Amino acid sequence: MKTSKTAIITGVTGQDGSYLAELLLDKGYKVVGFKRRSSTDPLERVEHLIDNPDFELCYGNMHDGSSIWKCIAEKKPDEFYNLAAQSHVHDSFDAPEEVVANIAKGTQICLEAIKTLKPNCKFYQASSSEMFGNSGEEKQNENTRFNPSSPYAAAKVCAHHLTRVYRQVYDLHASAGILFNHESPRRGEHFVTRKITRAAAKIKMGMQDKLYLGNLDAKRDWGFAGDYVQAMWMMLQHDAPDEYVVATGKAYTVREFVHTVFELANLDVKRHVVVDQKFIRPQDVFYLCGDPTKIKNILGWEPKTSIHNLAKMMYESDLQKLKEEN
Ligand code: F7E
Repeated sequence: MKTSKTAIITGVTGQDGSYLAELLLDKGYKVVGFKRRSSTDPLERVEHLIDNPDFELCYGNMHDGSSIWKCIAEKKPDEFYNLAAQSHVHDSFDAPEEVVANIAKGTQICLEAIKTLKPNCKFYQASSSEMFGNSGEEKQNENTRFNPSSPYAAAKVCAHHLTRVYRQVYDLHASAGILFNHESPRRGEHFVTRKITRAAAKIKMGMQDKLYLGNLDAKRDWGFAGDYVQAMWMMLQHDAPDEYVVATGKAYTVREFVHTVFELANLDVKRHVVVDQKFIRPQDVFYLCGDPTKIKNILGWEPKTSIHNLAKMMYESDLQKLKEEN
């Protein structure tokens, strides 16, 4: 059934923002994308939505409270999805102040504005598995202790706790999804999965010879972003606000992901892949694997895409794009 609800999405031009906007438009929502005005921040991922009469952009900045307050006052949203973030963990070591302002302060501004202007608006916070850091636990769940090991992760812990405070103290319907890594053909090119699928496609096309990577032994629980935005929406449809781990429950090394993609491309890993110290982080999270039992039991959410199908989808999309460009 179609809805007449309005949703604001911060970070709408990112991978998750674009998939979520599509999902909500499909359900009949009016979608307002909160976006900073910038000549370098591309609209590429939402270009196909710009002419949709139910989609609009509201310009502002996560550091600028007045622009967030104005957007909420004007649009009176029923749901608010806070996805905006500088999401590169490695880069956050070089620009920690920016990350804290964007993620921690930005979240606090959104929550305070909602509490004051539209307290019945449901709020979703994009929390991250990076908050667990090197936990030492075989699988991380909602009770695992946070142990952030980057400015990005520390800022996400702060935003996560703020969401909890506004839920518990002010009774806001404020939920948080602790999302493990989620990828797609729309993933930024500097994240490791996309870097690998794009390089494999370029090598296949004779446009590149070497792929330089950092820690090949890091293990991640990789899912498909299209599946994960469903989980975000389901959290806000549930009566009680809460916190949920969103993950597949299976972890693979970066090396295994490289092998899967290179096998699909029929390429020799030894010939093309080189470790470069430049891509090794000041402190890495070596192992993340989520336990999605709670979200399965309470909301009935389950991931639908295997790692093999995800790698195939991303590699084939990169190959196709290169063929179209050349
Ligand atoms: O790194 C290793 C790297 O940058 C994954 C973000 O969406 O997910 C993402 O954070 C692993 C790390 O993602 C390269 O050291 C090896 O161990 O793809 P990534 P991430 O840091 O896990 C979480 C859930 C978020 O919330 C974040 O916003 O791969 N790795 N070699 C490399 N990583 C990169 N980027 N580049 C390499 O060359």
